[in-house]
Amino acid sequence: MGFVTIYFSLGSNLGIREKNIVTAISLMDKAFGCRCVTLSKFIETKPMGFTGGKFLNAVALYKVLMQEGAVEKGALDVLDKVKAIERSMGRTDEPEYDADSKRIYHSRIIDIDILFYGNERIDNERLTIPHKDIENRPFVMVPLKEIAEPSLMEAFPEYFE
Ligand code: PH2
Ligand code: MG
Ligand code: MG
Repeated sequence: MGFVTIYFSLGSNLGIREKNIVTAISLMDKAFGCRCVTLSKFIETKPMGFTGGKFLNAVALYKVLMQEGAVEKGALDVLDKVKAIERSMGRTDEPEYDADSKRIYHSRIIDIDILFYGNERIDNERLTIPHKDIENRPFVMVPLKEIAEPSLMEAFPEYFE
């Protein structure tokens, strides 16, 4: 077993947004069996890529004890856990795509995305890490830069120059 440093993006633009993010963090603590190491400030952002209410966004850093090796399986286990938390909080929408296979977004109670999983690069049909397109998403990069550890910036300098 070894600790894997995982960065998550959290966003909510429905209901009591701050409470939703706080609830998600406490459910993640429970699911991963450890407390969040660092939680960024919550920032209010306009929805990017669709119309809807304003978001609160944040980034959270966890160090989760994982089985060594079996990287993709570990990351998919983490994905299953955050998806289960989204559903347990009442999120029901399924991923939807337009005719050009571009993602169609909807307002949501909570969205929890894995940004980085250790220093790994993962690309399978369920999961791409680092998360796609984050360098163009200030609602991710602003809170990420607030809490990123030097080791992340060393492993992925292209996101931090
Ligand atoms: N999430 C998206 C698409 N657009 N815009 C903001 N401001 N915040 C988000 O969390 C967000 C978004 C896809 O998950
Ligand atoms: Mg998202
Ligand atoms: Mg998501």
